[in-house]
Amino acid sequence: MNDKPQIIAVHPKTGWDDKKTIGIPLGLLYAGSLIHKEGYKIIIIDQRTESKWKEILKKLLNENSFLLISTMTGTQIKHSLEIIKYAKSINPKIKIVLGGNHPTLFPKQTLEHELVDFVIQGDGEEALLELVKNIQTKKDISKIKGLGYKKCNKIFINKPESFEFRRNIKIPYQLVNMNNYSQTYFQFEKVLPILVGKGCLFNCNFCYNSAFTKEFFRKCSNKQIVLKIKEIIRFKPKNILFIDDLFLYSKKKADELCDLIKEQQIKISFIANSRADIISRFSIETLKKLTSIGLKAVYIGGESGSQKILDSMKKNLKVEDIINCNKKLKQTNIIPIFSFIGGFPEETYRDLIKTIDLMIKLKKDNPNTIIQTIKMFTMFPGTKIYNQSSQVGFKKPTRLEEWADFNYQNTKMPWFSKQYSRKLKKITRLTWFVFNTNQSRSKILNFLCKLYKPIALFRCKHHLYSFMPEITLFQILNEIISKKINIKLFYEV
Ligand code: B12
Ligand code: SF4
Repeated sequence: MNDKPQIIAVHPKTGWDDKKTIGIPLGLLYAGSLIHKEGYKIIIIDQRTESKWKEILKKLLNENSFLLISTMTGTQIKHSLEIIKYAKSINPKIKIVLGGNHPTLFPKQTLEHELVDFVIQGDGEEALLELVKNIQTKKDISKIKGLGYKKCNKIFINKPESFEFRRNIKIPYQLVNMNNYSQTYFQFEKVLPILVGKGCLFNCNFCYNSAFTKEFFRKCSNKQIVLKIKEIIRFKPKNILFIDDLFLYSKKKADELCDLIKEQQIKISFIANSRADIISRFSIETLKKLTSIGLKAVYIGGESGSQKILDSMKKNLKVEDIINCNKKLKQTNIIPIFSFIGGFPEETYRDLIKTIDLMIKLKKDNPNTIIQTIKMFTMFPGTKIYNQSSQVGFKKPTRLEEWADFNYQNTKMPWFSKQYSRKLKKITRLTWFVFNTNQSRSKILNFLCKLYKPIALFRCKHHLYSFMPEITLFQILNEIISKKINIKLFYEV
């Protein structure tokens, strides 16, 4: 057998990176778990926390190296390309392997980039191990499931194995410096994420699940969840964040989890996600039980205050469910966190107004509720609506470089007039001032926001959006300050 190859994995910046937002690079830890278990040395570099990533790469890379990169769609691709170009400039023989959401959705297009050697679709832990082993031993790689590769200037994409979520995987946390990760999630500090399932039971047409997890729903058992909690509490987080697509989905499972955690006397504080209809159906008793084991907040996609839009999103949700869920959570001291989308293709100004009215109502009904700024609808690939997007005039990016500029902050909405798009963006920015949770990185801006909040609320309550010079001013201020400290102050605007 040849020498074991050098395996280096880099987690690229996302465009949203500062101390408060950086979470552990779970994708690479999962992807690298099997090769690590098999005794291969794998070094993880986090471009978000390691300013000297270039120097480190230069020292480590040799022609026997694999460079693994994890990327979702958008700005992270821009940083992935920066890393790839740098690595190839050190040694063109380095083998570049891309995995994660974007390469899974576009294996061929990703491989069409001249510097990308391999893509691995889906979870890929086994495919990655086989690739590394087979290249090391000069064996055939053409049968590896989920692998995309190039041969004689041709691209080959192997079908991935049926989607799996390896519930028993031991995450090699020791490969990263866990002290570097002290994320804040709204008001919750020192948050560490865990994943105890993949996929969802629903089929919203704007969600990646239909393509990425192929509508599959695989969950850890409660016993496995407890084991994962035990693993993560070694790092003493103040809060645990369950990052599953859908965490709370069954009353029975939630009840049993509560009993198990109580029985084992585990003390945690955690944040989970769910849906408004599901929470509305949970009994107060179950919700109180969840509070007693440490549930502090539930993240819920409210999406829209217009039933017409919820229906066209195939959200399978009633506006009343959102209102009821908010009231129910109020009785249990669990903080609801609602997110909303603006600019869905069939949305009209009247629909948008319904969303703003609902946001105001939710806050009025439950002052503890956290309402996120309206996020602009973005034609994310892998969603059902993306597949029909040309019908509404959306021009799909065709190359990896084009995806690097794809971002919901500069999303294009050809289904609206330019004038209405501009107005819509301004209105969504205005909601930031009404509902912001002091997430700006600047004390001055936070202070100005506080001063401006009553005016913004007045505007939203009475829907006075025709002339908003102060929003343009805030935007300019945001640009100036963000250039100075090299980070956007408001991610949501
Ligand atoms: C944490 C998180 C973030 C973090 C950063 C995550 C990161 N990758 O750097 C932050 C908060 C910064 C973030 C931001 C955004 N995010 Co986000 N985020 C997530 C979240 C909740 C968890 C990601 C995670 O750690 N998963 C756990 C790991 C284990 O899963 P994984 O990454 O898929 O990795 C597995 C496989 O993909 C594979 N794999 C991964 N990497 C590699 C590498 C190699 C070499 C191999 C072989 C395999 C491999 O192996 C893993 C094995 O299980 C996911 C939802 C989810 N539940 O996954 C959304 C998600 C990734 N985010 C998404 C989006 C849209 C965004 C935002 C646009 C904002 C938004 N609206 O949410 C921004 C983008 C920022 C920008 N500037 O454009 C989408 C991505 C869709 C897409 N097409 O890429 C997701 C899927 C959410 C969704 N439901 O739509 N996000
Ligand atoms: S948006 Fe939420 S509920 Fe809908 S399919 Fe995606 S994860 Fe499931």
